[in-house]
Amino acid sequence: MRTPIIFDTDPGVDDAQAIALIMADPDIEVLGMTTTYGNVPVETATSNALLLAELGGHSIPVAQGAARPLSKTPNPFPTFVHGVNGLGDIDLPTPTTRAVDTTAAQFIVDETRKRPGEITLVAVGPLGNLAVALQLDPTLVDRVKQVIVMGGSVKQGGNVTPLAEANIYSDPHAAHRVFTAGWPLVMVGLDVTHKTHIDPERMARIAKGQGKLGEVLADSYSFYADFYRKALGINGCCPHDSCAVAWLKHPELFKTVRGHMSVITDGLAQGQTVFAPESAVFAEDRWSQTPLIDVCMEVDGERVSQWIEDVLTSH
Ligand SMILES: [Ca+2]
Repeated sequence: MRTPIIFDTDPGVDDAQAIALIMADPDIEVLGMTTTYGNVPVETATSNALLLAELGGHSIPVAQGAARPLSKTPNPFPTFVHGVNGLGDIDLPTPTTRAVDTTAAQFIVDETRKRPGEITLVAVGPLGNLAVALQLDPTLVDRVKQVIVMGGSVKQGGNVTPLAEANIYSDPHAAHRVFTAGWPLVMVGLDVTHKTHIDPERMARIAKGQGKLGEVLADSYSFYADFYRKALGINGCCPHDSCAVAWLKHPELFKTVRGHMSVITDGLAQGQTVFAPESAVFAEDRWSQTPLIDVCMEVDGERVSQWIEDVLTSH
């Protein structure tokens, strides 16, 4: 049986590659994409999701969701990382398809009612849609097979503040709800995505394998790579969102630690993810009150990158 997923996304250059992956992998059944603001405004995210599906030759329902954080003042959009249009400011055709009428959160609730216990939520943007879905229907926690979140950081520090990773910083209140909801959740954060690189040679091979969609992936990658050269001094990009898909298919390439996650929602450390491993003993037990989750701490980055290339050059 194929693995049914709902992909929650804010495309985004690295989202685009992850979307190509979920469409290309024959073992993944994409029930829908739900969109959120994050790298771009939500209308742009929706348009990009529709367009990427179209270029990949797939018909995938897209449900639009969160336009802003649950309670904090929105951050400026990271145009210097992803461009104003989210895909490196390359020229893009207008999608010919439209989003469904259902909201993202309702879509998640409805689909999981149809197939209880089967669906994995792969969330690679700010977590507002999942938080609202939990609010609409708290029994959702019992119907989802698992939740894979790209976001957060334990030992790597942040990428938008010294402490906070972008998706969590964009909506820390939503992240807190999602991490403490008590469902099977794995966090795929900077501790592993920063150890995974797609270099230009690999990207060129991927572009060749993906036709029309490959052109968009490669051209937007060039813009994104400029940022990585300046920010991290690497020749290539971190495929953050693709790492979440890699975990879905190849968890054996990662090492996870089980524990409790607290999200700092306010103040100077806003967006920081504070991890208390299950095995650790602290002077106070307030860090260990929340449900347990799994956190990716180590990865075989080379093999993850090779897997991404293999899927995108053979399907
Ligand atoms: Ca993303």
